[in-house]
Amino acid sequence: MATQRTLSIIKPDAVAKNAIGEIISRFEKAGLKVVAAKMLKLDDDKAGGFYAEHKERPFFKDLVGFMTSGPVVVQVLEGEDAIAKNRDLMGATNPKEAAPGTIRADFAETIDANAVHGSDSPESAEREIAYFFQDSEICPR
Ligand code: RTP
Ligand code: MG
Repeated sequence: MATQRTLSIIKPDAVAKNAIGEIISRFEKAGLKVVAAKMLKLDDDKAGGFYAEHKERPFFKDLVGFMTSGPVVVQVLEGEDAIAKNRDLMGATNPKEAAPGTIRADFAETIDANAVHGSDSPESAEREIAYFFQDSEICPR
């Protein structure tokens, strides 16, 4: 499996819990490298555009409301099989179904406020990385 990049977001609930460091530490311990990072306060347009694939879903309004409720940390993670590896570290979308030891099992309580986002395919990763970062903001290492 080749080296990949994926977009990770530490969501407002996890930032509010002061868990930024613990979450990034899990990525690093799993062999993923942070090659870009910034803290942002998303507005409705930026959060809605990010989750545009869910625009028609009943939870879309709540999702945008949650993602704009406080600062987030967006980062690009790089490593072997980074997209699947990050999804494994995150655990299931619903924290109640997330495997023990995953980020969502340990830091989240509800499906609406579930601590982290991770790209779900190479196509999403490419789109999502470009949505938040210019090429010049990514630092290969
Ligand atoms: P994410 O995109 O945030 O990494 O989460 P995911 O791939 O695990 O889940 P996805 O299907 O892409 O859904 C995006 C976010 O929408 C909220 N959601 N709520 N109430 C519901 O049935 C429901 N389904 C999804 C979650 O907060 C999820 O992270
Ligand atoms: Mg998703």
